[in-house]
Amino acid sequence: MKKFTPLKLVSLASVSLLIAACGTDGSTDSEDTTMFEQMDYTITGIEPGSGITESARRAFDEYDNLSGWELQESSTGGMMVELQQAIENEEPIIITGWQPHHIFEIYDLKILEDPKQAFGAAENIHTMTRIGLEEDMPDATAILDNFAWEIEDMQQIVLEAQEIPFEEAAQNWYDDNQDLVNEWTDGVPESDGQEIDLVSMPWDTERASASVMTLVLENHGFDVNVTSVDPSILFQALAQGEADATVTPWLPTTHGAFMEEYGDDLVDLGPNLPGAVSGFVVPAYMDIDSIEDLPAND
Ligand code: PBE
Repeated sequence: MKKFTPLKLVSLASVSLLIAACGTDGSTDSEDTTMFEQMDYTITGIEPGSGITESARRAFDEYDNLSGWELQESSTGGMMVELQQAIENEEPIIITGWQPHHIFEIYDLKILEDPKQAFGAAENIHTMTRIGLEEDMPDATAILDNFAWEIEDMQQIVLEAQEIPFEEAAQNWYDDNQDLVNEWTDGVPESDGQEIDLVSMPWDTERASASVMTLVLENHGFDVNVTSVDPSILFQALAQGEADATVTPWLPTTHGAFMEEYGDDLVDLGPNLPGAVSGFVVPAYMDIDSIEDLPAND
C-alpha cells in the first residue's frame, strides 16, 4: 500500500542515523536492494501544497511498483540539504525535482523516465490574469501577454541569485536583455503610476519571473505589488479578482488540478516559457533510469 508522511520534517540528525542504520551490512541479496533499503524506500519531497507534490502522489497511484514506498513531504530547503548531503557522501537519494532549477547546473542529475506520465510531458509556464483586467488595464495586459522567455533566462537568474541578492540578479538579467524586454513593451503606452497586483509562488523560479515582470512593468510606469503564496491561494486570488495577474502556473500537469477548479474564472494568456519539466530526480551515479526501475517494497 502507498503511504504518505504529511508535513513530516525529518531532522538531518535522524536522516543520517537512518542511513547509518540501513547500511550495507550484507543482509540483502543484491546491491540494488541495498540502495533502495538505504533510502528506506522513501522519496524526498517538498512542500505539501506544491503542484509537484500532487504529481508525485499521482505517480504513487499509477505505478504499482511504488507500493510500500513513502513520499516524505517537507520543504524545498530541506530537500536541497538532503540532496547535497547525499551527493557529498555518494549515497542514493530520489527527490521530487524540476527544471529550470539551479541544482541541474551544480550537480550531475537525471530525471527518471516517467512512462505513465504522472508528471506530464514537458510543461509550459503560463501567464494569467483575473477576468476584466484587459478592460481595466489594457496596457499592462498587453505587456503581460507579450512576455515570453526561455528556460536558460530563468535559470541564469536563479543561479546567480545563489551568490547575490535576488533583485540584483533579476536586474542584471534585465539590463543584459533590453532587446527582448523592448519586444514585450514595444508600442505600449507608459502608465502614470497605475497599480497592479501580481501573485507569485514561493520558489526561486517563480521569484525570478515575478522579479523580471516587476522590473518591466515598473520601468513602464506601473506601480507593482507582488505577493507570494501557495498555488491554491494564487488560483483563488485570481479567480476571486483579488489579484490582477501571475506569470507562474505550470501547465498542463503540475497545476492542472487548480486549473480544473478555477480555470473558468480567470483568463489564461498562454505560455511564457516552454519546456519546463518535473519528476523524480536522482544523482547521475545511481544506476536507475526510470520510475519503473524502482522495486516494490512489499
Ligand atoms: N515547483 C516550482 C512548483 C511550481 C514551480 C515545480 C516546485 C510546484 O507547484 O510544484
